[in-house]
Amino acid sequence: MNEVEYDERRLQDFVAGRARGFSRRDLLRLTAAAGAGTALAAAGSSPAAAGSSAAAAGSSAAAAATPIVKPLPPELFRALGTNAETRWAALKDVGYYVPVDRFFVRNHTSTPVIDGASWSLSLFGSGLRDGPVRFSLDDLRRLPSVTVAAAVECAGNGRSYFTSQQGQTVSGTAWTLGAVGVAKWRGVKLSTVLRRAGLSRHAVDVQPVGLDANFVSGGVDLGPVRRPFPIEKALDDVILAYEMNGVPLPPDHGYPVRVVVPGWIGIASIKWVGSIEVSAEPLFSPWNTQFYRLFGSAYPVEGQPFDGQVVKSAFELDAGTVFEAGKRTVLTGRSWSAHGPIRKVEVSTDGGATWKRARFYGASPGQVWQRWELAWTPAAGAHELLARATDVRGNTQPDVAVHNTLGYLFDAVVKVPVSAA
Ligand SMILES: Nc1nc2c(c(=O)[nH]1)N[C@H]1C(S)=C(S)[C@@H](COP(=O)(O)O)O[C@H]1N2
Ligand SMILES: [Mo]
Repeated sequence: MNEVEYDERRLQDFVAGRARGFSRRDLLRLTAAAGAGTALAAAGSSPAAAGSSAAAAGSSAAAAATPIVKPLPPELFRALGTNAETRWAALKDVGYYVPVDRFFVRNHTSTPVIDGASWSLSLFGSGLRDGPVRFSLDDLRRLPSVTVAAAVECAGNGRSYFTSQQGQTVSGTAWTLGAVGVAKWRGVKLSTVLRRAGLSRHAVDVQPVGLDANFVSGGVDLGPVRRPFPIEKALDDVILAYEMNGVPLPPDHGYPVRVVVPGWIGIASIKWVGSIEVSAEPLFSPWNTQFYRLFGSAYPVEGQPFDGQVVKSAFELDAGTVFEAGKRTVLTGRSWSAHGPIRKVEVSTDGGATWKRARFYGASPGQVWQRWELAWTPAAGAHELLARATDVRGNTQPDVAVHNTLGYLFDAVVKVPVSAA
């Protein structure tokens, strides 16, 4: 499944107006708004229609008292409105998987409170032979299960460095590098469920719909959080997860069931899924038209679509860490790429003047990310740490990331100021 081809095909559908839930007029409005760099106008299908698909799932959800249910101690998280990013220092010595107590949370609104016993998933649409077809949580648990290691990473992870490192203006949550986590997900393959639901050979797109509150942006109700992906991906490695790291999916991460779309930007992995539309024609939503497109002078068209993640690296420490001068320490970190395993990681402790190869360690189930370390004896004074990864396909991290107004896909090498005293 070649997602670049898919993105290209859907861009053509979109430009030609061959898209249900998206008109030529919406496109012009969107293009004008993006050009002016203002808040984007509504571009998706009518909220009423979108809302009713979630309601049709028959599951109801109330919002929790706080946007995020789990505790957010400051030594583990940096709170960012309805979201919270993992502090990288909290990943030192925790093993390959990110424990739930420190896994980042990205909520468009609030974590909903859902009763798993009365919840059911509804599959509907022109890409099924009939339908709708419903599955309870028990129904899903009775189907053959799979366990996979996969990352969930926000497309905007690293966004704040566009500003702090490149002096550029971007909009969106000001993540540093903590909007990523790898977990062990257990669930049922989406392909298994689609086949049981009577998948038609005419299906082209699949769109899971969340049960959290409708997302309102600039005063416009955009309906429930939802984003389509192609049937090829749906039949390949997508799962409907009901367990995370061996426990039932926690409320903040999608209880009772979330979609996990390996290698794709986090928004594809819809939490609290209530329904899945299976369509014989291309689907569009605000989450693949007005958000999660690349706008800016490097992208002269009305927004380049994208789905895959890029190569990144992070040290397991906080910026500003003070080391003991003259004492040997071991710098640790992780690197990851959606395009394949990491082949090498180079580390600089002198602002990029010289580089050393980091040593890989630890098992890497699924090779989702690679842990590495490098011994270092810092002299007294200020230092700048850099880590640069290259994956097996030769993708590497540039010195400067290509700017886009919504601040996605920051892949440049991050400069981390530390000191020794
Ligand atoms: N229903 C729903 N699904 C959602 C979201 C949301 O707000 N609502 N946020 C998305 C985004 S933008 C990301 S990055 C991931 C974050 O997953 P996590 O909170 O489990 O880390 O969930 C995705 N799925
Ligand atoms: Mo995200």
